[in-house]
Amino acid sequence: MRLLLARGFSLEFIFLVCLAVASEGRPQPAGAPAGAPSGSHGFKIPMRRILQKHSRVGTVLSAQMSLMNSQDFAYIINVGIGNETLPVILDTGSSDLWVVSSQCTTSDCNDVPKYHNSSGSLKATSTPFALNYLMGSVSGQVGFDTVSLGPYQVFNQTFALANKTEGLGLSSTGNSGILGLSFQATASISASTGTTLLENIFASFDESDRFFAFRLGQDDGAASSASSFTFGQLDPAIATSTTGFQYTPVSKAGASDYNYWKLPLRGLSLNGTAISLSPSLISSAQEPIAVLDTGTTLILGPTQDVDQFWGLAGQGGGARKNPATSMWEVRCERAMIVEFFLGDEASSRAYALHALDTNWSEGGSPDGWCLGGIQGNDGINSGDWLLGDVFLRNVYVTHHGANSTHPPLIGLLNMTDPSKALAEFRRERGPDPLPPFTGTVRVNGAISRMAVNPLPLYFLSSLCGFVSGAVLTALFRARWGPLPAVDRKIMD
Ligand SMILES: *[C@@H]1O[C@H](CO)[C@@H](O)[C@H](O)[C@H]1NC(C)=O
Ligand SMILES: *[C@@H]1O[C@H](CO)[C@@H](O)[C@H](O)[C@H]1NC(C)=O
Ligand SMILES: *[C@@H]1O[C@H](CO)[C@@H](O)[C@H](O)[C@H]1NC(C)=O
Ligand SMILES: *[C@@H]1O[C@H](CO)[C@@H](O)[C@H](O)[C@H]1NC(C)=O
Ligand SMILES: *[C@@H]1O[C@H](CO)[C@@H](O)[C@H](O)[C@H]1NC(C)=O
Ligand SMILES: *[C@@H]1O[C@H](CO)[C@@H](O)[C@H](O)[C@H]1NC(C)=O
Ligand SMILES: *[C@@H]1O[C@H](CO)[C@@H](O)[C@H](O)[C@H]1NC(C)=O
Ligand SMILES: CC(=O)N[C@H]1CO[C@H](CO)[C@@H](O)[C@@H]1O
Repeated sequence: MRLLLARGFSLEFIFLVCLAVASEGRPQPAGAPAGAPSGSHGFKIPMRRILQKHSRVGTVLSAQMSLMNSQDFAYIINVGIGNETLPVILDTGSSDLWVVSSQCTTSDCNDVPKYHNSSGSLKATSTPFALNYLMGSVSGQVGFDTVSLGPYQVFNQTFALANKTEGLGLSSTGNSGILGLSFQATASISASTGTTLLENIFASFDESDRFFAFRLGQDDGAASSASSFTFGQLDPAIATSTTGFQYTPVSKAGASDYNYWKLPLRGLSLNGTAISLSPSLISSAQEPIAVLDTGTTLILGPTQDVDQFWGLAGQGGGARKNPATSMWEVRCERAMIVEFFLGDEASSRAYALHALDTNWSEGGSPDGWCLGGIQGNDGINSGDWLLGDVFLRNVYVTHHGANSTHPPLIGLLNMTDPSKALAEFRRERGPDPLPPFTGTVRVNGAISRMAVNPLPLYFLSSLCGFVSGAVLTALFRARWGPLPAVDRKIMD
């Protein structure tokens, strides 16, 4: 076991626990760490992709059941707390670690593993913890215990014990909580109570190894080889060196400190034609800001831009906006190459989406309509675009914490070859019967995005699952209160 020290932890206790586990030795990371010296303590953690069915979506969308009753997916790993093992969803769009405790008796948390303090090492506090989601809530109190992630143990790690969850449908995914991997500034548990698991692990790493890497695969279940989550090393099955990665400093736009894994979005194209992007609503941002978020399923952007995108993609009847849900639907055989241009001036390059990711047919679409993988939403106040799993499945991403020489960085490696993807799409969906779109792109003047229709947000949250609900709540705070002036620029 590798032993780590959470801030504020007493040395005497460390010594005792070190003695207790010294005989176990240190597990070797799977595979040789790439781009890291030997002796580096990087590791790989098994991650699985779980499909979840949101039955409650159907109750809201009676008329669109066949389309909307689609399956979401979540990426889950096991964490150790005390001597118990609990499955949690990995979420780069939030920063707290929470799990349901044995005191959780609400029906919502039935049938998932609960934390019992069976090792007797839990120290609870009276500090309350509460997070409100669009579709539910979690509450409880803050506690301290030994938390293990892969071969690492962090003693006296702060986390939240949920004694009540509502509306989250934990049993549909089977997860006991969420592990947030965003910045300390975003955490509900304040740094003065205790720093995040991510900060604590990073603090113990060599400066050059302070990163974690994600590859989100399309396969389901534990046997999925395509998904990968590593700390302090690249997964040699995906990339053996940093060649090809583009590194961009994390954007601080609109915030006083780093809050989310966000970076400039410099363009969006459809079959090689640029879609004009609305100016950023984030104060001090020169171009639109995109937030990378494993906890959100779809890609969300300003309604004006997304409408323009589907207006072109759907020429000839290939796309429609469902009036009941305000969500875009696309003919399942509509082929397209969509590219996102991400990064600052020096690092910017194109990342193609697999054509199968721009349409959503999971869960079936008997009438030939798929759900668009890109949807409009105007309520985001931490970024202009939210790039969820639909985007992230097309890249290998490294998330680097700050060190003495660099600010936090995002590394991106393109994994989707657009022409191969198109060929695969055609094999799966058949030829595109509609002609390619024609005409030049209409460039809209900047319009106000302040008027948010509550309907799409609600549908999105039910569709994207509760994790996105968590993120959406954080990113869409504006919906619930007066817009913080500092976060918004008003366009006219
Ligand atoms: C655990 O951390 C908290 C907050 O940092 C601190 O108050 C407490 O004394 C620590 N407990 C131990 C056993 O070190
Ligand atoms: C945890 O440790 C306690 C005390 O040593 C033991 O009774 C219990 O069975 C252990 N639980 C697990 C899940 O290993
Ligand atoms: C955890 O268990 C130990 C041993 O039974 C006990 O001393 C401690 O108070 C428990 N912690 C909480 C918060 O219940
Ligand atoms: C849950 O935790 C909160 C905050 O600590 C506390 O007020 C409440 O009594 C607890 N409820 C149960 C059922 O333990
Ligand atoms: C800081 O991190 C960056 C990015 O991972 C790395 O290139 C650099 O070498 C690190 N600095 C030090 C002093 O290790
Ligand atoms: C990623 O981009 C590079 C440079 O454009 C290209 O050579 C490489 O083939 C791309 N990788 C994939 C998987 O398409
Ligand atoms: C995009 O290009 C492909 C390949 O040429 C074509 O089949 C498809 O219809 C085009 N899609 C649109 C939306 O124009
Ligand atoms: C985002 C998404 O779900 N895309 C789907 C498009 O359709 C194929 C099947 O034809 C699915 O495998 C993709 O997941």
